[in-house]
Amino acid sequence: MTSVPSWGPDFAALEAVDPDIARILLEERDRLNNGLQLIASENFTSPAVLAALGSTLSNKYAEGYPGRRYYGGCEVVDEAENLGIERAKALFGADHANLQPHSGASANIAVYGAFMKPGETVLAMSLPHGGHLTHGTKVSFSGKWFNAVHYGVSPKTEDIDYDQMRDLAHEHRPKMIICGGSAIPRLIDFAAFRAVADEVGAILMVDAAHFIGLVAGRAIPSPVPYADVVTFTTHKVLRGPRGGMLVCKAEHAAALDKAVFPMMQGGPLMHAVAAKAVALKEAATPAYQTYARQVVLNAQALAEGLAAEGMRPVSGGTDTHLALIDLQGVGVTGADAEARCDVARITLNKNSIPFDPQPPSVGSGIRVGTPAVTTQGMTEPDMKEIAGLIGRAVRDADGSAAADVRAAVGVMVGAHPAYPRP
Ligand code: DSN
Repeated sequence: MTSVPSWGPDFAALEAVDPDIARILLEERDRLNNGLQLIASENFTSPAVLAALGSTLSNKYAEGYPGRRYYGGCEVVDEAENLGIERAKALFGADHANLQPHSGASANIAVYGAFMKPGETVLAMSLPHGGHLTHGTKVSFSGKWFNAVHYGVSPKTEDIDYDQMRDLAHEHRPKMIICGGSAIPRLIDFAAFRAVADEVGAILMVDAAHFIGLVAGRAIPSPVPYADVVTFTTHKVLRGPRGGMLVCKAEHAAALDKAVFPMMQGGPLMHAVAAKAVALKEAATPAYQTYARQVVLNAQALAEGLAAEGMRPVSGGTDTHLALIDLQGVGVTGADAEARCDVARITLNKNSIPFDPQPPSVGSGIRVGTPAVTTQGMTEPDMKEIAGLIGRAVRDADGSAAADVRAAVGVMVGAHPAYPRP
């Protein structure tokens, strides 16, 4: 098939029915094309993934699993889900895969549902030290319904304090230990977590949302051999559709499948499941592995460049796709830095740093990530240039440099468009 089928994505039809939303779609495409996207959890999906997302598979109710559905007419979508499951198992060397979680949070909810009863104890990384909302914070179901105990980073190394984690595990005997999070620049020692989980008889869950795309590309070590279950999102480094997924050991497959459906979710989003299958196929290619390695090289170059601008990378650098940058040395808050970069069309987010004196709504740092700019084809020299532009934008209290920085950003992204222009 060489042309867009009449029943498929049809922008002219959208423009005719809803010019307001059509305009918004174009404006968002232009925003992506005209700026630098450095949010560590974002990326640019491929046209193939977008085509699956915009397909008639969105119409189908398919509660259940392939061959075991509660609706007729599932024989076609069954094929898509089976392909995705097999691709996930092969890519990650996993016994079992479930592609139905609507998001990373949904995948995590399912894991709690499979292994824990309300009131039981979970041990996880604290959010201000790099963890995640669903890892037992008070505002989330995980902190409201479970007894959460948190480890953090060592003040000396700013890397995970493995001694503290082990001590807390022995003191509190958690039902489940979680590692992973949203702002961890360093590799995680999965073997150390496995050893502690075995010592106290806990389930080990790895929340690999941020770095699973690097694992898929063989750029960093895999948690799969160590974890009982690995949850992740599919839209970060992995570059698939917005959504969640999990892989697990065979002995937990039935419990986790039941926890995803019917315990926590109803009908799966079959267009998203198909798009996840597409992303998994793309991630199994040599070209994807080259991209994954470049994501890390770019993050390291960006962290070094920012350090040269007087902005300190927490833990001294990064092994992954993201760097957490302490701005206290330049006397600018994370919130101000985010706002100043926004004006310059550099999109990044304020972030708490470990032991942060500021509240989370302000933060003393920023988090920067390189998946999107790497997908655009940028390399280390570009990262040095971006670091210089961030340095100028962050220090630009009166806005006098914004136009110049915006112009320089425009030249960079003009050479590396995120999406083809009309
Ligand atoms: N909100 C995601 C992130 O930006 O890291 C995590 O859920």
